[in-house]
Amino acid sequence: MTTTGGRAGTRAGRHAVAGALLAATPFLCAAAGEPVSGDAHAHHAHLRHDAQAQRAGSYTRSVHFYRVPDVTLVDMAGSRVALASALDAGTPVFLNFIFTSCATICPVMSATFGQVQEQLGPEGEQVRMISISIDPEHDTPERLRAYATRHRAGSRWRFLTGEAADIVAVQKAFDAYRGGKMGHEPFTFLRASAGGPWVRLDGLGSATDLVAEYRRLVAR
Ligand SMILES: [Cu+2]
Repeated sequence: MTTTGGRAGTRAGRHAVAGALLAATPFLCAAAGEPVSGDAHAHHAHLRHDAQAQRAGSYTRSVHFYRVPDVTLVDMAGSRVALASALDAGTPVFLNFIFTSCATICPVMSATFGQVQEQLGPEGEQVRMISISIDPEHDTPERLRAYATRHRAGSRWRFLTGEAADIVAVQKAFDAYRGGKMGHEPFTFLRASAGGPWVRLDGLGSATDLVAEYRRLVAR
């Protein structure tokens, strides 16, 4: 139980990892420090080089420059939002892709964003979070509002939807398009400021992991 079965970034493993993470979470503290064993051994050599990844057991970190497409999306109020300006508002930003009817990884990612808000507390006043629906046909602004309420999203956390083609273009720009919502994978993106690189987390990091990644990013 020390790890959750390796890289969550692999397609075959994504739902298994989501389930394993949920099941394993209460035991992570108790299991910490125990030797890695069982089917996790194949990834042991990789994970032990990165204390962050090993502790989480569930994500890998990389850094990228992405060209954000010039698209206008729609927020929870139904207002049009130029994505580039929403991302470039001059403060640190978290970004992920979700859809409201998902029963696998999106509820986990949204719960994590909610916990990140809480863990950051006053420090989070300068942090924005953006969740873009990858199911725009179903995720109307009204549904996004209900979803935001369900996840106790604060004023700094926006949910966006839009035209299907634009949503695909955005996912492709972040190398996050996997052919449709049923093939989606858990990704979280963080950026310290406009024009800077994006930190990409492939997999399901915990809120504590995301906060640590955020602090590492803004401490530079
Ligand atoms: Cu999902």
